[in-house]
Amino acid sequence: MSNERVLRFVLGDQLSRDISSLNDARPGSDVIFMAEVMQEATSVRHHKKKIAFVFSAMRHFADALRKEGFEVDYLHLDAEGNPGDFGRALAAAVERNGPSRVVMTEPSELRVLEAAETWREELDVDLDILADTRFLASHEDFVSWATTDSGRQPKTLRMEYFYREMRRSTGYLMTDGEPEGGQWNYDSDNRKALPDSVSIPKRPEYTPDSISREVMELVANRFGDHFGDLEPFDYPVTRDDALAYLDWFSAEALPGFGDWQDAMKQGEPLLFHSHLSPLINCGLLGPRECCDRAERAYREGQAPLNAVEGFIRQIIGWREFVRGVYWMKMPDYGEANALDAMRPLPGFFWTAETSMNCLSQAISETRTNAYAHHIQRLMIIGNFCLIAGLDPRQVQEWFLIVYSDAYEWVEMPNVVGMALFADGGFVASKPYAASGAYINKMSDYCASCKFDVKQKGGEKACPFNYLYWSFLSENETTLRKNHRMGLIMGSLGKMTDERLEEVRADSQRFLGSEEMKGWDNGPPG
Ligand code: FAD
Ligand code: DLZ
Ligand code: SF4
Repeated sequence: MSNERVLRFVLGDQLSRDISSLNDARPGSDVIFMAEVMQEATSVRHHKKKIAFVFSAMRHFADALRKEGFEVDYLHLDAEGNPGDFGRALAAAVERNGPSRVVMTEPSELRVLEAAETWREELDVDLDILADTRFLASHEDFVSWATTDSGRQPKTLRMEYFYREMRRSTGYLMTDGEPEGGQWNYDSDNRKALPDSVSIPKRPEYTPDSISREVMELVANRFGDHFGDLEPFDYPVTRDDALAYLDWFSAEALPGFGDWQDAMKQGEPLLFHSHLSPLINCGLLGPRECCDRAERAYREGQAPLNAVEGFIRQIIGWREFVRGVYWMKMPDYGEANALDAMRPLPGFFWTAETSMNCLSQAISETRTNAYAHHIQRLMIIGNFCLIAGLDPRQVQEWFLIVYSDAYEWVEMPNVVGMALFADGGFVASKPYAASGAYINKMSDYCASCKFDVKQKGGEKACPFNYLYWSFLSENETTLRKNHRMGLIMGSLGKMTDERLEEVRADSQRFLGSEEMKGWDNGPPG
């Protein structure tokens, strides 16, 4: 055995014991380096709860490694002489520890990967950047799928076909080479509205320990002017708590995950969703173990097939797919604006002060929890951004700031591709645009709204109603080319000029109103 000393640099979203940079780590000779740095904590003005979660999970991960016998060189944000960025912090760690080489797993975002490539040039020792094998599909796997006949369409990729390949290669919910139950996808069973009689499972809460409390104090002092509520802080931050939470979810919420996946209810931010994304994205849980646990729930009769298939599809399908798209389309993807949307983000995205109840609920829950579930993100907030023509760059920044699971590799394709159709249909086969009728069908928000969801025009009418038609009309030339929009564009074509004029006038009045005023001073606290 060589006595070389390797410095293993672990980032805040790499908190997995089985990560490639730690695979062959040896206690006693290697040293693990982790760093809290201002540059990362302020790369955007992250929600307070996200910073507290990431720092607390990092500190707990470092402690677990120490318990295993590793030497961990951990740089606290407030440590004297903290240089404030990864590059200089790493250079100082190399000088302190005198390793023969440095090893790290590739950063999940291009911004940090590019920086890492410069560290490689600048450091006095070799820096090896290893693949992130926590993802099920490598970059090469994805590109190879996307550029062969099974993936390629003229200008688009379809997640469903990628997902089927992933089912085959992982074997999840496969029996004798066939999909369990005879269908690949049970999504059509997963769009039920939620009746009042269904009771929603109560989540376990994880009381902050001394490490979390210390971090919360740090966040309150240093990032007190960032968006969002720091308290209550009840996220799991250790590996053991994350595993216990996965068990809880699989037994208690997963059974209802399918049926009510698209439902929304006032005052119920989670319903049957897992809230696992912050834990998976920072590495406390692996995507495979989440799918293994869900499949076990199905095999043992704890959860039905439509729920388990839906959950596994989100992880081995959507999550892997968006990561593939990000790396395939960067660096230009963030600038995409196929529909030329230019309107500034309204101030109510930071205050939640809007008379549109659905948006007010989704944004205030986001402010409290650093979380909103997928349908709130896509069909309330994203849908509004789409039909109101909000600037994709500003929308991306907002989504990256406000959610505790937000990292550019996953946020960007969801915002640019799925919600805003800003990539012209590379990710989504048609824009996810909807009028108030959809929101009324899937939620109880409209009952408490000042607007009337049934009215199509005038001051009392639900803004989603006229903005929807105005969006279709403004983008008519582009959207007519999309065959999945044929039916609705046909209805647009049948609208009288007079009705279209009303739609435009209502939209202009609303978009020019005080409520839609932009925020002048950047993301507020
Ligand atoms: P569940 O509904 O319980 O789903 C289970 C898991 O599947 C999630 O934990 C997540 O790991 C995965 N998943 C589900 N949908 C997606 C998806 N579309 N893309 C990637 N993974 C998915 N997800 C993020 O992790 N980070 C983001 O920054 C993010 N931004 C989004 C922005 C917009 C506009 C939209 C429409 C979606 C975004 N998503 C993002 C995807 C999705 O909304 C979240 O993953 C999900 O809401 C997380 O909550 P959950 O863990 O309760 O998910
Ligand atoms: C999200 C985040 C924050 C807020 N701060 C840090 C930090 O100080 N140190 C760190 O290693 N990671 C942090 N992270 C997670 C990183 O943003 C994430 O690891 C990289 O962006 C991946 O590209
Ligand atoms: Fe939202 Fe319109 Fe319903 Fe109000 S009426 S909650 S604005 S969909």
